[in-house]
Amino acid sequence: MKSLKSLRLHIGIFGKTNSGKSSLLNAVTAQNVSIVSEQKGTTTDVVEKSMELFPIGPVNFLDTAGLDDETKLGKKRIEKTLSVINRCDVAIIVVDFNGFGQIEKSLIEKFKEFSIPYFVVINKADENKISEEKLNEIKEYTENILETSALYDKYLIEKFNTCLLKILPEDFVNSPKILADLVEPKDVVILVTPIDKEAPKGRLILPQVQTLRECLDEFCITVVVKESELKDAIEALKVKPKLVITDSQAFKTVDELVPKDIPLTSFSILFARLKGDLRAFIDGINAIKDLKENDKVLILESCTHHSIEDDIARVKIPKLLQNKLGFNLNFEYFTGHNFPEIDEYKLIIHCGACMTNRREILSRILIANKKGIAITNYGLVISYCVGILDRAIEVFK
Ligand SMILES: Nc1nc2c(ncn2[C@@H]2O[C@H](COP(=O)(O)OP(=O)(O)O)[C@@H](O)[C@H]2O)c(=O)[nH]1
Ligand SMILES: [Mg+2]
Repeated sequence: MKSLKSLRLHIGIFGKTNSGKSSLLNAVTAQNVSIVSEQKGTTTDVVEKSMELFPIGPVNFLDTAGLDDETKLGKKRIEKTLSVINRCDVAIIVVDFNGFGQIEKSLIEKFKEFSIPYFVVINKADENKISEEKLNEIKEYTENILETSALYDKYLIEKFNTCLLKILPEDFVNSPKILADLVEPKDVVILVTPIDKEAPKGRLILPQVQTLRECLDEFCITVVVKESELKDAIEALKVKPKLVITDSQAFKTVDELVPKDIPLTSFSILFARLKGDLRAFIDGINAIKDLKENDKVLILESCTHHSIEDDIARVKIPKLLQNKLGFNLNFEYFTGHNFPEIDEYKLIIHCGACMTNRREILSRILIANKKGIAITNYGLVISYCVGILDRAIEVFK
């Protein structure tokens, strides 16, 4: 599968030698990618590590040798380290409780020159706390500061991702791709759009139109049918469709009509992925089996809106979920952009977020994760309750 974002986010890690850059990378990736040592200048070359950073997406870390006045092999290393600045989309400066010096300040000058967003990690908090004075000096440059211990902070990954999320370039967070990574030019894609009494008069709903538009942009041969013509459409085709996308409502029928060797998913799953993080939401679904009678479930809506979504949140989802589980749950609702107290909930179900950007959803996922509370969204809950989730997510594996 192609990477969803054409660009894999490049994250440069900078700072003095021994500040803990490599330890930080190892902690964030939960692997021993980079050699850690008390010996200054252990990371002589740039160490690269590609990974999926949850829930942000594909990234490439660039762990640098560190900038120091005193290192013997200084000049070459410094050149190499500085050349990383040309390759990174975002940057991280690692310092310890000794705070900022001239090296960090001149790094920031470089970041500014190249418009690279950055945040500062104050490491080794287990050893010593940074003084108020030194902290304030850093705050003159950025408020995005993470005080941590690469060795002992068990929430390091969530905290790190929260800081990173704040500085992610807009086009990385809000990648407009709905399915571009799943198809190639000339692939046949079938869109199944039921026209029932809920369908708007004289047009298709926005997710369907957006998906169609992207199929055209990706040079796909796109067939749009109602479920009643789907069988004939498949038979009329000379080639096997690459993908079938249906409205969740028609999934059961469509599932039976589409041969098992043709990938099938739904518009709502595609949009759950676009507007959130599919893996996080699937984890949320997996937590449903642990729910108990009368557990509190929070339904989060980004905006106050029209009756259709209202109906989904207040009637459809509670009914489906309680039927599936065979007992009642306590549903509560929250609408708005600030995040409510969530500690008492066992599950959070987020709306489709049509009026929200992905950054907001990702930061909510991070908060929920840090508190160990499962989070998922409307589209996935509905797919799960009607028994279609497994097939609908197969294509993303
Ligand atoms: N106490 C403590 N030591 C750390 C921490 N992070 C790194 N170190 C130690 O600092 C030294 C340098 O770490 P390293 O990651 O190699 O630094 P780098 O040169 O910036 O890559 C090693 O001995 C690490 O074990 C931390 O959070 N707390
Ligand atoms: Mg290192």
